[in-house]
Amino acid sequence: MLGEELMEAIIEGRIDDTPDITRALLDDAVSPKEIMDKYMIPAMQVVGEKFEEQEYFVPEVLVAAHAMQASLALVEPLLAQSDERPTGKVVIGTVKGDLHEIGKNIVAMMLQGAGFQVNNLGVDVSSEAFVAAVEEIDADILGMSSLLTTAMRSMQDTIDMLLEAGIRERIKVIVGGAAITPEFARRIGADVYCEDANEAVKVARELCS
Ligand code: B1M
Repeated sequence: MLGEELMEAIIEGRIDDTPDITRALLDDAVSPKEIMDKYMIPAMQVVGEKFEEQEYFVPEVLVAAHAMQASLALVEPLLAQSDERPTGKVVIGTVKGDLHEIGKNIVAMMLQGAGFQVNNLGVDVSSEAFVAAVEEIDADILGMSSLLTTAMRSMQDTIDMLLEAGIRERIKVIVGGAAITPEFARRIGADVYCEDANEAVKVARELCS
């Protein structure tokens, strides 16, 4: 079965195979939504579970996420043409002064794999850029990542700026990264602290359900 083949290729991170299998599924008239919901999202769920169980580590998660993205690149434009709505819209980035991107990219790719429309702003993102992106796409969730104790304070500035712009009430703020603790998240008025990518996906699903 092609669908199972796609799942296997994503889980095993076979980036050279996923586009061909995805094309074959589309040629078989499997809808982009079905490819996403029945094969891509469950495959990334398996990857997340393997990561939680420490069967997979960062490199395996990254190659799986890239294999998934190679498939998503074919499916996404078709989804955009149809009326299918994403699970939710997310703006994500690493905060100002911080250039660590690996964990944030894993979170972004896992969210994409879970059907979210993700606007990944990259690293060293200013509060102004976060707020502008949230307004521009009318995001449901803002995700901020920081691994540096010297940079994480700017999360507070961004939340203050959301308040000033009058949009704090209609957006959920998720924070994470090695520097962040649940206590810090509470103190700055974030909605949720997430320890890892899998938790971020679970929380984002709950917030958008
Ligand atoms: Co830097 N670095 N680094 N570094 N680096 C750390 C973070 C550090 C802990 C190392 C140490 O001293 N032990 C330390 C920070 C100390 C602190 O502030 N408390 C540190 C430092 C000091 C620095 C520099 C200042 C070093 C220097 O130049 N003197 C410098 C800063 C540059 C800058 O950002 N301005 C620097 C630079 C670098 C590199 C460029 C060399 C490289 C980054 C490469 C890159 O990202 N492209 C790097 C790396 C690789 C690390 C370590 C070794 C690994 C980070 C990583 O990728 N982990 C790190 C030590 C460590 O953490 N053990 C270290 C793997 C990744 C999957 O985990 O990012 O935690 P993580 O993401 C997880 C979760 O945290 C969570 O989910 C992810 C997946 O499960 N998560 C979220 C992350 N974001 C989330 C967002 C969410 C939800 C969950 O919602 C939005």
